[in-house]
Amino acid sequence: HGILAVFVIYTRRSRKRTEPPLDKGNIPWLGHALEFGRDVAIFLTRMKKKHGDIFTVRVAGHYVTVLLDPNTYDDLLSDTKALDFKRYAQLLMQRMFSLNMPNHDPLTERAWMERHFQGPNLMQLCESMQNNLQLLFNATEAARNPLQWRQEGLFSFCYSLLFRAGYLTLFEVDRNDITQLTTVYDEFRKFDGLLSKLARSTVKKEERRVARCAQERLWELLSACWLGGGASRAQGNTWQQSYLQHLQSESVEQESQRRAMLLQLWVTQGNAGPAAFWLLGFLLTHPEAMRAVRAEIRSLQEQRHPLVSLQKNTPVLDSVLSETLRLRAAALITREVVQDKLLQVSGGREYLLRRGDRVCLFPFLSPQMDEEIHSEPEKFKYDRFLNEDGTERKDFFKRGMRMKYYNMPWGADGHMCVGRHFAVSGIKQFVIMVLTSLDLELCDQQAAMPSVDPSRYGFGMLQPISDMEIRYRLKPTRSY
Ligand code: HEM
Ligand code: U51
Ligand code: U51
Repeated sequence: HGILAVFVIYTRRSRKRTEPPLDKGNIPWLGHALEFGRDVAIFLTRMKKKHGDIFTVRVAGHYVTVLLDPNTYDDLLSDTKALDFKRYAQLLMQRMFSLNMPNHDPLTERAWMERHFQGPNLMQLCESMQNNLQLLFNATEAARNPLQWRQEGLFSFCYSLLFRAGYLTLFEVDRNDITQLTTVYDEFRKFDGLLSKLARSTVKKEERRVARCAQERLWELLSACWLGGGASRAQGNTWQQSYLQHLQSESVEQESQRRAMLLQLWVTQGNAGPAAFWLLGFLLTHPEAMRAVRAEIRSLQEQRHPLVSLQKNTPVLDSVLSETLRLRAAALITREVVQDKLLQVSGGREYLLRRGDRVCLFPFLSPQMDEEIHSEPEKFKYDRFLNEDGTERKDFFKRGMRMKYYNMPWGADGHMCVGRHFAVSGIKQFVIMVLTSLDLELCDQQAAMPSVDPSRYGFGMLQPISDMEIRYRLKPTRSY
C-alpha cells in the first residue's frame, strides 16, 4: 500500500496559480506519451487549440512545457542558466548511439565545429563537396550510358548521392575502394530507419537486434581507417581526423571515440539528402516553380557565372529552399529546466516554469505552419519568400506585429545549427547539378508527393512514408 500511496501522491501534481495550463492525460504516469510519439504535430495542434500557446503535458513520467509563441523563443533560449541543453542531449546520445560521454562539453564541441563549418574552412569544404558530388555523379549508370532512361526512387536517389558525397568530403575514405561508401550508406539507412524508436525507447526485441547490428557494423566501418594499423592509408588532414584529435584532447576513451563517429555521421549526413528530396519533389509536382528555377539558372548561365558563384545569385532557388524547409524541417528543441524560471509571453502574462521539468519548442507549428503568419500554410508556394522585385522577402506579420522568426528550420540562439551553410551549399549544388545535367520526370505525371512519416517529427528534416518514382537520363547537351 505504501508504494501505491507514494505513486498516487507523486502523480497527483496540480497546477500552481502562475503555472501554464496542465494536461496530464488519462493514463497514469505515461500521460500523453503514446499520442506524443505517434504524431507530434497532430498532438501539439490539438493541445494548442485546447490550451493556447503555452501548456504543460505529462509524458512518460516527465512534465513537458510546450511553448508555441515565437515572440517568446528568444527570451527562453537565451536563458542558459535556467535551461540546460546537455542533459537531454546526453540521454538521446545514450539511447540512439549507445554513447556515454559524461565529461563531454557541448560548448567546446560547438566551438570546435564552428572552426570547420564556418569562416574560411567552409569554402574549402564546399568546394570539396562540389567535386565529390560530380565525381559520384559521373560514376552513375546514367552518366556512363547516355540517352538511356533509368528509373529509381527520388528519395533514395537524393539521399544516396548526397550522403556519399558528404561522407567522402568529411570522413576518412580509401579512395581506391569507393564501393565502401555504398556499404556505409546501406548500413546507415537501416540504422536511420530505427532512430525514432531508439530515441523514444520503443524498439522491439528484433528491431533492437537490427539496430545493434547496424551500429556495430558502422562503428567498424568508420574506424577502419584509423584504428588497428590502418594509419598508413589515412591522409591525415580530413575533418574526421581532426575530430578524432579533438576527442583525444578531451580525454574521451577509445571506445567512445569510435561510437562518436556514428553520432557525427548522423549529424552531418542525415538531413541534406531528405531536404533535397522534398525540394526536387516539390519542383516536379509544381511546374510553374520548376519553370521559374530553370529560367533563373539559364539566365545566370548566359551571364557566364561559374557554377560556384551561381550559388550566390539564386533568389528563386533560395525561396524554393526556404519554402521546402518551412514545410518539412521539424526539429523539437528540448531543454531541461534546472532553475525555476518566470517567462513572460506575448500579451504580458507571466508563467512559472518548474525546475526539473522539460521545456520544448516546436517551430514547425509556429512560426512555420502558423496560418496567422503564412497564408495557406499547407501549400507549397515557391515565391513565398520573394518580393515583387525578386529580392528576398523578410517581412512577415502576425496580428499586425512584425515577426523576427517567421521560418526557423535551424533553431535559434546559442545552439542554432552549426552546419546550416554547409547544408544549404550542398543541397543547392546537388539540385543545380541534377537540373543542368539530367532530363528528369515523374514516372507517373499525376503522382502526388508521398506523405510525411509522422514518427520523424523531432529529428530535423522529415522523411516520406514511401518513395516517389522518377525517370532520368543524361541530357544530350548540357543545358539549363
Ligand atoms: C543543431 C537543423 C544540417 C550540425 C541544429 C538545430 C536544428 C538543426 C533545428 C538546433 C537544435 C537545438 O537547438 O536543440 C538542421 C537542418 C539541417 C541540418 C534542418 C539540414 C537541412 C546540419 C549539418 C550539420 C549540422 C549538415 C553538420 C555539418 C549541427 C550541430 C548542431 C545542430 C553540430 C548542434 C549545435 C549546438 O548544439 O550548439 N540543426 N541541421 N546540421 N546542427 Fe543541424
Ligand atoms: O532536443 C534537442 O534540442 C535536439 C534535437 C535536435 C534535432 C535535430 C537537429 C539535429 C540534426 C542533426 N540537424 N542538425 C543536427 C542536429 C544535431 C544536434 C546535436 C544534438 C545532440 C543530440 C544527441 C542525439
Ligand atoms: O523522452 C522520454 O523520456 C520519453 C519519450 C516520450 C515521447 C516523447 C517525449 C518528447 C518530449 C519532448 N519530451 N522530450 C522530448 C520528447 C521527444 C522526442 C522526439 C525525438 C527527438 C529526437 C531528437 C534527435
